[in-house]
Amino acid sequence: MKDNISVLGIPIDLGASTIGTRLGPDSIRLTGLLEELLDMGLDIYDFGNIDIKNSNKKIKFPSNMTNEDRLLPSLSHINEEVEKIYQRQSFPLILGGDHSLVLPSFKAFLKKYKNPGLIYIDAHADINTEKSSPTGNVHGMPVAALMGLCSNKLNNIGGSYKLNPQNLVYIAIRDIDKGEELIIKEKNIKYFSMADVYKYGIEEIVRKSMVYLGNLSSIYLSFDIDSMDCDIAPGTGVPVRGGLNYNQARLILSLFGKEEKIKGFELVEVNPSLDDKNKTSEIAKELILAFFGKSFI
Ligand code: B3U
Ligand code: MN
Ligand code: MN
Repeated sequence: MKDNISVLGIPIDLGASTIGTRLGPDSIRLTGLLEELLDMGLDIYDFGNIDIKNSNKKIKFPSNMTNEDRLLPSLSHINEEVEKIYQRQSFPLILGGDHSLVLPSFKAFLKKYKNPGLIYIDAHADINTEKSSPTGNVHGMPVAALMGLCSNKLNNIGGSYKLNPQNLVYIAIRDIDKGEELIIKEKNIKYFSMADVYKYGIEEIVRKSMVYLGNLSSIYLSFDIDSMDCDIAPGTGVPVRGGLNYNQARLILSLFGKEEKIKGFELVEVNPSLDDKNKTSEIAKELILAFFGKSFI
């Protein structure tokens, strides 16, 4: 299925602390990603970018959801558009956009595949609720909303389908808020820290993740570019040191890309306005090519 790809750009930054991830999908396209995928002999259908009404202001709401007024309808709209690409028998590739988009994108996946898994590669856990969030930024809340832990107006975007906490694996998390830590412990959520990455190595982390999710037949891969070390991939809104290096990120994606059970992939949080000569988008392109089977040698 990974030789027939449906590409969708989701240029949203309403959920992030800094504006600019709305430029992510186009800056990744500008690197020639789709042409290179075609050169690899893959079939590509480009659905273009979703039309999102972003805002240059960050407006606080009593709900502690920044930009709630525009964000909630945008997330519902994203869910409808992602559902359209699932009607095509193909492999979905989503280019973000801030990580609030995983709420509607994974809801579409939950609707299509009952009881799917989620592999979440990120510096952050994105499992704050409106109550626990220190920032009010919704890109720090989508995982909690997918489990039904936020308010219903967020939880029910894209329907009431829920992610089972036991079907989630975090990789590379290293910047966690207090409330998030409590939820991770209470729900006994599986994670591999950067210390684990160095202890076991990338191959073993991939193997352990697939074994952990072994009884599931469909898995979604959500990759936040800030899982990488911010000195390597600086074009992102909440950069964190001590992340994956270029070779580790490429290897992890090439290995997950070979897994048949992985049936959807998104790469999010590229913010070219914070970048150094579009370097982060170039890295994003190489990571996506690795996922779809580009050889390293
Ligand atoms: N945990 C913080 C920071 C954060 C989460 N996701 C990103 N940043 N990208 C928060 O805002 O919830
Ligand atoms: Mn994230
Ligand atoms: Mn992150």
